[in-house]
Amino acid sequence: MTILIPVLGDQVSHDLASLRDIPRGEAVVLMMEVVEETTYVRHHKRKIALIFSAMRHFAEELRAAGWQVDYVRLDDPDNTGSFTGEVARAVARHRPTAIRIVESGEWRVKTMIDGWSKRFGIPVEDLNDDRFICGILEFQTWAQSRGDLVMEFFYREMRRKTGLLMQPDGKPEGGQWNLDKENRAPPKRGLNYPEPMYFTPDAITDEVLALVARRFAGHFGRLEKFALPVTAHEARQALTHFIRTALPDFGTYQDAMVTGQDWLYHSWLSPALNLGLLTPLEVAQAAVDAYAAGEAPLNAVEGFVRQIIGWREYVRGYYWLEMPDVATANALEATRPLPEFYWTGETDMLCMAEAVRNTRDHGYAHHIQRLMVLGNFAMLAGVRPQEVADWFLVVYADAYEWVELPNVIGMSQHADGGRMATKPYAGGGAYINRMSDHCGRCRYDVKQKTGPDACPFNALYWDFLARHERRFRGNRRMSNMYGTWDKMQPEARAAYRDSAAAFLDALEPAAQGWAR
Ligand code: FAD
Ligand code: DLZ
Ligand code: SF4
Repeated sequence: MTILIPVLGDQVSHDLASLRDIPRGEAVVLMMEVVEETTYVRHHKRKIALIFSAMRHFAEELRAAGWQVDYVRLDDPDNTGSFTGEVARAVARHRPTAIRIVESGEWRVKTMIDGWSKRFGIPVEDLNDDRFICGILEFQTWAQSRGDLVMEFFYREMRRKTGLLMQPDGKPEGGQWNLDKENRAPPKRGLNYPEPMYFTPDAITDEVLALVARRFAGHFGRLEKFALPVTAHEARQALTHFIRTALPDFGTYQDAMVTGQDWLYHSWLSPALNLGLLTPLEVAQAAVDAYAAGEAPLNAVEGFVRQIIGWREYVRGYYWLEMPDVATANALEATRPLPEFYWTGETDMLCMAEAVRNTRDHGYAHHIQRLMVLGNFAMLAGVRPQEVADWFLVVYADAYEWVELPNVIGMSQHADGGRMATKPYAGGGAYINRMSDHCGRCRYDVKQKTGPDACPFNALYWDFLARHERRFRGNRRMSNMYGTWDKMQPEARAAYRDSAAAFLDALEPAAQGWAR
């Protein structure tokens, strides 16, 4: 009896459900580097290198632990290029009596797996991915019980479920569930930003880097100075380093942006977490342990834990609840093509140029760059949400559809019509100026409202509110903004709209072929 266990690229976890409770002699683990996964969108070079390197290291570790591993490399001459094609070849090689797999992170791949039993004539056991704290059905039950999808309430459920930052009497540690009021300070002069931990590529990673440079030369992004953790051991070192050097200031400066500072106090753990090199529970627990030891304050630890057991679990639940319709949602009827500068970084808007540079160099930008710069601009400009989603899926080393799509469609583009966020995350130049040091160095003037030298975010912001007045005027959380709009002279309103139109008309659309 042989069980075939396909392990996908974002499932490189030793405690994976499919590897549990099965005698090693009765199983063949199948790992597949396939061209379809690298090009269904044309992923950032660094992301492909990260995934292949982590997969190859994981295969070695499994072999050392006594597993039989059938590893298909990208350049194997008979490689069919797809998961289904490779499983078909493996079925012919090993004649398994069953396939056992952990549910995939993407709808697209799930539909492939759903067809395998019929196609191969053997049972397929599709196991829950219990690396997540909240199961897919559990989230659906929670959503049905409430009717709305307010993250804060979901987060409290997860605090209760995990016991993280909970007092014995069932109350939250410190008496409050959410300490955001203490967070989100603008950056100050003289702050010391810690360097993240860099990992020198070993022979396996070097071989992968050469392969990616050769095969994916036309893809977006840089490969140079690759330094990401590629094993669970390295990822734990990165976690310890973050807790020690950055966590204490994580909360306070969570929304800050500083020119030339690519990480600030962020953890840069998402690539490792989303591959499965770390589990969300161990990451959150490490932060709570630091709090218990007096090494990090509650505002930082609560804020960090909320991102992991709140937002991360929530977006995953949202994805499976709302798919497949959410993938094509376009509630604001946005039709503009993505501007070319999302790929080239060639724009005079310093905040955008910095965010694209960061993204190109590292496959990384921190949350506020993604939300309030890159995402905000696309929403204000009325870019088609599916083009925005493709861009985000391509460019980030941590991007898999289950996490990227809700963040783009729901959180940043408001394309789901407010199912996730009751108010669009829209902001003008004043917000970016408050939270960053970019504006003082930018060719545009953040204080000017309209005209060729004014910060484009200013006119775009008001133009967005005017365009969507029917939808948003009745929104209680936006009444102040419409109050301000109403008080403006008609000439001032017209100047904003003309300025926005002139700017948008001059935007160069992205060339075809960057994303797909
Ligand atoms: P930190 O700031 O150190 O936060 C710690 C961890 O919290 C992250 O590693 C991540 O696992 C989790 N987290 C925080 N916010 C979120 C969130 N909104 N959704 C899910 N997890 C969260 N995150 C991804 O992992 N993959 C994506 O493809 C992705 N796309 C995004 C697209 C947009 C438009 C936006 C606004 C956000 C997106 N995020 C995505 C969420 C967030 O920006 C990243 O998780 C974060 O920037 C990763 O960097 P970090 O590890 O330094 O995070
Ligand atoms: C993203 C990605 C890439 C680029 N390449 C592979 C691959 O060659 N083999 C593989 O198993 N997984 C890869 N992945 C990750 C998959 O796309 C991911 O596992 C599925 O989308 C499910 O989340
Ligand atoms: Fe960005 Fe406007 Fe500030 Fe320039 S002035 S950095 S475009 S917010």
